[in-house]
Amino acid sequence: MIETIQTTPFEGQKPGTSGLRKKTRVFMQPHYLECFVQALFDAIGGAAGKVFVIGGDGRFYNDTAVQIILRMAAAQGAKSAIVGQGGLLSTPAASHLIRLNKTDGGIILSASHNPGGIDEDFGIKFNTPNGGPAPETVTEAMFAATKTISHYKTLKTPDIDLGTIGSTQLAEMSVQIVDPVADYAALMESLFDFPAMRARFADGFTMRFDAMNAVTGPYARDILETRLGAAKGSVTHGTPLPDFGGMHPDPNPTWAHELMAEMMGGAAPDFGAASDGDGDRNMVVGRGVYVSPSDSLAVLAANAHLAPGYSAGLKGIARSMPTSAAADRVAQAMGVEHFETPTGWKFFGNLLDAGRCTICGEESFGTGSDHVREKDGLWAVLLWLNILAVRGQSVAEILTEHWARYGRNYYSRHDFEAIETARADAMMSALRVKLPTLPGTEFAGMTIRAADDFAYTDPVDGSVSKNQGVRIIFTDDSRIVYRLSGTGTEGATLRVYLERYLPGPGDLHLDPQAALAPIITAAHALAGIDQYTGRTRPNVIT
Ligand code: VG1
Ligand code: CO
Repeated sequence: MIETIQTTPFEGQKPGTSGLRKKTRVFMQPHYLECFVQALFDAIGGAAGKVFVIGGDGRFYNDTAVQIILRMAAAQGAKSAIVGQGGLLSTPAASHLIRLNKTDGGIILSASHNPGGIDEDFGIKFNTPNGGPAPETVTEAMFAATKTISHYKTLKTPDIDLGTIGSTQLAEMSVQIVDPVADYAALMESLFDFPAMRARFADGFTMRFDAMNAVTGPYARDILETRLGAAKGSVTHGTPLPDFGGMHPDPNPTWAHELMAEMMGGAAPDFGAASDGDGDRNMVVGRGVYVSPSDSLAVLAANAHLAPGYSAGLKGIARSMPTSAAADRVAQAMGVEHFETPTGWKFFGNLLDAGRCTICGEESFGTGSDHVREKDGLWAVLLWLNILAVRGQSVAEILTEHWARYGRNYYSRHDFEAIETARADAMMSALRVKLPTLPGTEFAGMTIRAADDFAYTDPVDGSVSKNQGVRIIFTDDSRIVYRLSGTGTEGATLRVYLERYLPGPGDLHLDPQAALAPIITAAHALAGIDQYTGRTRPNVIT
C-alpha cells in the first residue's frame, strides 16, 4: 500500500512571512506539494504516531491538497488527523483545534489575503503544538530538507469523503472529520458577553460583515446571525468559493471597497467589518469612520477588560515593529510590559506561551490574544462588539475619546506592489549603506535621530532575527519603516510605513495623509523610491 516515489528537489521552497506561497499552478506540478510536505514531516522528526489538524481556506486546490497530505501522513505512520468538514478550517480555528486536542501541530492550506484560483495563489504552512506558526528554526529546517529530498512516501488509495462529519480510516490512520465552526464558536462564547451583545442587536443595532467569499462566511453566519441575532443578511459574500468569486480577500479600504462605500454612505449600519481569505485578519469600520488597524489594537487593549475573558486585565501588549506605537501608550498607562517584534505572527508565540502578553497586533489588519496562537479576525470583531455593547457608544465616539486621552499616532502604510525584484533589492541595499550617515541630517524640515535595520532578540529564548526592516526615526518620534513583503508571489512589494504622533487636543481629527505629508515626502526622498521603482505613488494605501 505504501509507495515510495523518487523525486528531485524543487528550487525556492522557502517559507516566507507566513508559510510557502506560490502561484497555484506551481503547486499543481507533479510532486511539488509532496516534496514540501515530506520536507515538513522530516524537519519535525517524522510524523509517526502523531496527530495533526489539517484544513484550509477553501481556495482552489484546497481539497486536492488535503487528500495528498492525508495520504502522506498515513504513509508516514501518523496516528490520526482532525480535518475540517469539506477540508475547511479558518487559521484561528485550526490554531484552536491544535491546542484543544493537544495535537502535534497542524497543516494549514492558505495564501491568506492573496487572491485564489488556478491562476492565482496557493500556500501551505505548519503550526506547532502550541497552535502558532512554526518559528524560523523550524521553517529553516524545512527549507534545508527541500534542498536534498530524494523521495517521498504516500499511499495508493482513493480519495476519502471529506464531506461527512465522523470518523473514518485511511490505512492505519484514523481521520476525524469535524464541524469547522463548533469548537471555535464555543471558544468565542467563553470569552465574550454574548447576552449583552444579543441585547444590543435586539435593540436595533445593525452591522455588515463582508466575508469576501472566503473561509469566514460559515463562522460569521453562525456566530453573528444565529447566536447573536444580527439580522439575516448581515453577513455578505458568506459562501467560501474556490476563487473567492474574483474578490481579493484582503480586508483593507482598497480591496473591501464595497463595505467601505456602504459604511461611508447615507444608510450605513452601526458597525462594519471584513476578513481575509483564511480568517485571521480583520478590518473594522464605524459608521462614517475607518479604524486604522494600529488604532484598533490600541482601543481593544484599552477596553478588553469589558469582556468577561479579559476582566482580570492584560499581562502585556505586543505589536510588530512597523505597527504604530499607539498600543505602547495604552500599556504604559496600564503599567504593563509592551513588546516590539518583527513582522509575522510567529514572533508573538513565545511571549504568549510565557504569559508575558495577552493581546498582540500588527498594522496589517491582524489582532489576537492568548486564546489561540494566531491572529483572529472574528475575535477582534467580537471584542469590538462587546465593547460597543457595554459602552453604548458609537465607534466614532470611542475613537475620539481614545485619542483625547492618549493623543493620536497618525499612521499609514503605502504599498508599491509587483515591482521588479532587482530594483527593490537595489533600493533597500542602497538605503542600508546610507544608514550610518543619516542621524543628525534633515529631511523635509525634520531631523533624523536614529536609523537602523531592525533586529530582534526574543526575550524568552534569546533567538536573534536580523534584517527585519529599515527604520528611520526623527527627533519627534515620527517614523518611516521600509520593508519588502515576504508573502507576495509576483516580483517584489515594497511596504513603506509612516507614523507621526500628535498629542492633541487641537489636531486629533486631521486626514492621516495630510498629517503625514512631510513624512511621506521625506520617505520618497530618503530612499529614492521614484528613481528605483519607477513609481511616484503607491497602489495600495491603508
Ligand atoms: C504580511 C503582513 C504581516 C502578516 C503577514 C501574514 O506580511 O505585513 O503583518 O503577518 O502578511 O498575514 P508581508 O511579509 O507581506 O509584509 V496573513 O493574514 O497573509 O497570513
Ligand atoms: Co490571513
